[in-house]
Amino acid sequence: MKLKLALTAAALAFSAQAMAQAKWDLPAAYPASNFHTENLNQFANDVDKATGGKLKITVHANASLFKAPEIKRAVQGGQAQIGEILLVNFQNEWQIFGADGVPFLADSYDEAMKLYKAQKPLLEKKLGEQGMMLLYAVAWPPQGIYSKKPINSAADMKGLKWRAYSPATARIAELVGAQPVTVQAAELSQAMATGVIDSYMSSGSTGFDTKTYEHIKNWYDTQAWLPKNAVIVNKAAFNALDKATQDALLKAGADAETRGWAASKKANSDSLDKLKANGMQIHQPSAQLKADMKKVGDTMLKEWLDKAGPEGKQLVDAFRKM
Ligand code: PCA
Repeated sequence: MKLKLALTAAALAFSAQAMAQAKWDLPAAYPASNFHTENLNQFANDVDKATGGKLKITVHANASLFKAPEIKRAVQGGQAQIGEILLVNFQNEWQIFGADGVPFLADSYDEAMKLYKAQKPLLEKKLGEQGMMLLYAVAWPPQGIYSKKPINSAADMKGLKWRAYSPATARIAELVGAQPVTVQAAELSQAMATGVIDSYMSSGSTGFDTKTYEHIKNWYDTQAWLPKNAVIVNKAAFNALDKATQDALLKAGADAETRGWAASKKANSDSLDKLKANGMQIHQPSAQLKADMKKVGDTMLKEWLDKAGPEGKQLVDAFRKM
């Protein structure tokens, strides 16, 4: 008993000492000028201020520390204490991670927020089982189609060299007969410049970040889905913080979430304006293209529900009741 107490006291002394200052790395996959990354930087500043410099978080933008698909494992394994991931990238691991990538399931900011609320308890549970915490999540702007070639229907998409960023965006290519190539955002400019791809689906925000207008002149505003970035924390790293620091981190995370959704809406309209100013034609999709994409979405929702099982059905039911 005495020994145990002594050890506990030693552990406390050690963690109090370790807590003099903690330095955390935050790998992120998008460029410094992207609204998600700007939000992360402000979050890191807020934490610094609120803790009087006790917790210093360094944001590593543009996949400079870990590539996008590696960030989740890095946080789980403690190589990074905190990180930002694109949830839909992990759909093959667990279908619920891909709920916000199913076309037309939630296709506006209001719907995306509802879907997030329905998804959140499940995400928290899964990440918890994996030794992590969900700190906050923010939606990307609505996804539209970039294409070098003008497109009026899904038939026009046959044979396109299609950049995918997730299992679902690759599946869309298969369903319309395009050729999917998975390219993460950090390599997208290069993939366009070298002609590896001539089309993809994403937000105006990523189109602007990657100077897509230098290679592709058409964007179809399909508003198909709003995938989310999530900021996740290694639980052991969190537990090693003192209570006041933990509270400051949670508060800064909650603030970042609110700020992030507003920034996303603003980035949506700003980026479309900037794309236009750089020669991008912003099109309303034709009735045929809309109907064709809706059909792709229906197929994908069905496939998703089949794979996700009862958990997926509960999620969709909960979302639709909101
Ligand atoms: N931009 C990211 C994911 C969704 C988005 O709008 C990308 O294209 O990689």
